[in-house]
Amino acid sequence: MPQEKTLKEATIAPRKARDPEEVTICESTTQMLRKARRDGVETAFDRAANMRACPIGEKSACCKHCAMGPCRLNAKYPYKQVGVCGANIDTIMSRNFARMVATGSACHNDHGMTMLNVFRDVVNGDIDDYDIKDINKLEQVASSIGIEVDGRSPKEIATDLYQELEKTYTQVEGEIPFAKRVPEKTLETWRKLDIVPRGAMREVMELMSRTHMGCDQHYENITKQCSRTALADGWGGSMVATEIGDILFGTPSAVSVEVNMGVLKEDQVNIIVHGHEPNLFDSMIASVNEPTLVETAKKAGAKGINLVGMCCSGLEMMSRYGVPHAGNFMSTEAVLVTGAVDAMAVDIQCIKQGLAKVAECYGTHLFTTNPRCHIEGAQHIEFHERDPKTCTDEVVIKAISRFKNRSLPIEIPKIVSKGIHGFSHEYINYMLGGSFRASYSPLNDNIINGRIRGVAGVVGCVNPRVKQDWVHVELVKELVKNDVLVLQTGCSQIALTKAGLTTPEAAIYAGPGLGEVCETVGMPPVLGFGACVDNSRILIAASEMVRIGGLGDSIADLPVAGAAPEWMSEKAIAIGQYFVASGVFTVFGVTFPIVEETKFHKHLFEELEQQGLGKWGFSPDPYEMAKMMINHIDKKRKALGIDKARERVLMDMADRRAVDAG
Ligand code: XCC
Repeated sequence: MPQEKTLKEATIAPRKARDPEEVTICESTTQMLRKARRDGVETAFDRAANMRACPIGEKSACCKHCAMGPCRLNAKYPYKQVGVCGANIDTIMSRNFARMVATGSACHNDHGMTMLNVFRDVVNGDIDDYDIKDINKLEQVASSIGIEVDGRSPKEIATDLYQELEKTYTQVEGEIPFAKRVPEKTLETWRKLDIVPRGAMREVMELMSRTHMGCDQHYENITKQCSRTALADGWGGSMVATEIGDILFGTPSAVSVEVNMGVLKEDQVNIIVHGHEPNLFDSMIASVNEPTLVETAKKAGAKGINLVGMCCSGLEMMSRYGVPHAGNFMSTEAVLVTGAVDAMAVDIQCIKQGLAKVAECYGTHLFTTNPRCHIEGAQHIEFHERDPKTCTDEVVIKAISRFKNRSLPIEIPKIVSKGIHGFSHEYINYMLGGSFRASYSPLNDNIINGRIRGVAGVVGCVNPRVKQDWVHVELVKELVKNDVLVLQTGCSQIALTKAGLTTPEAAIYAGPGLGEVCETVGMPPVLGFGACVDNSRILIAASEMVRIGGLGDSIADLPVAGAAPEWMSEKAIAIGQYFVASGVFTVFGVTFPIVEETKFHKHLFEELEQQGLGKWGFSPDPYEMAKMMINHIDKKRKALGIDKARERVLMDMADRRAVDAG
């Protein structure tokens, strides 16, 4: 049996091993980590246990921007030394931070630009496999940036929209198109600070250039360009990715979805799509429904072909089409340990290189499909949007042949959580106001009357440095218990789905005010918005809350807060910075790549707020994090004059047991 031979050859016995229950609260992942241990297969959890984070790098106290160094400062005595060129700790940390923002913003912009290229090719008739699915959305996006829609054909509108949105990336002067959606007072603040993005390419390039040795050496000035580059992500590339995704593939609306590894089927050909761009996924849906391929699968003895998603493109497709989702970033290796995955096709971002080895151990086909992401040891079948099925059909054929030759035992955790997803900005409008009075007014009213205390965005990654999903789940439970409505994206949304908080029945977790609203509307206390680029939906929702009125004139006035409690990627830092620059208090967990009690730290954590923006916060502890966010929400309520005497409800152990039992 060739696969068994591979299993032995390809594995490395983990050195320091941690108990699976210590590293994750995801039961499926726990079960698979146990099996991986038995099979002698290593995962990122094992590597994290054996790789101590570099203490100097963790605090960003090193500089490797030139060959006079690399220079390492002592994070305990940050002002005792400077680098060879004289760069002090604030310059070094702000430059490192800036490069994280630049990379994160580049990622989302690169993704958004691909979406826009596909849109252009669809409009010009160069791509037939996709179409404009949502004409309403097309018109609405176009008119939001001043394009005339009345009496014009979809093609005319779409052509103008393409030309306008291209500026998001390529414009060298002026303001990006979606700056028109920013609440006036927020935009005024940005103009005063000179941080309105021009075009993403220009901003990323300038940030990279300014962080070169001997260029920008004032942390305050570097921070300004960080904000501008990050805003070019949130209000630029990410927003384009979301809006064009909706136009091409449909705007999400509430849909019931199954999540967790139990969505794999032992008697079917299982294919996972993992990554970030919806194009590959959309074509894969077409391929798995191709009658000839379904027939081939049946001839191979399968009951059918089972397509499931993971990570962000999975979130997009579950929100749009209800495609099942197998888990978040820290479960991508574990899911292969089931032995049931016949093929995993990946595109870009958050694809662990370690997947190649685990896939090899279980004889799973791992396919890279994107020209900008190859992995040594994976098979590359390039995906071309102009001819998408050549790639996706091939993936399906290879998956079927693996199914036919399965020889290793299969173990699928029998765990599935159902939840309601697909809460786009448009759907929330409809949900709250109905078709005739679609509006955010009921949300604002309920915030003003105090039933809903405020709104929190809890988003972002999972990270093996903390217990997978635990910080997300504890934080969100604490927030909803205190009547804070939670909006979610990314791996966090999957964590809360597995914990059962994305169903209307989860209203029992909510405080009395939020619980009442949830029961009246029939909505969960936790609303899933989709992938990480869909954080732009949260920006739109916040702008709409400002526009409806009664909650201040800028995003910074709103009783809202954000968090990425288990972040790990540079994209998360870019997202954090654009939320902060948009006016939101944003708390990160795990670790923060800055030395405390330095000028740069004070700048991000205090001074930005004094400039009319938001500010950063940090705590690894979910309860402390909740407290910080709730205090901030209460502070904003007070400033708006809508504070009533309300006690913060703290869950004691008895409460928690009651909730868990519920
Ligand atoms: Fe990646 Fe987007 Fe983070 Fe998850 S949340 S680990 S960035 S997949 Ni987007």
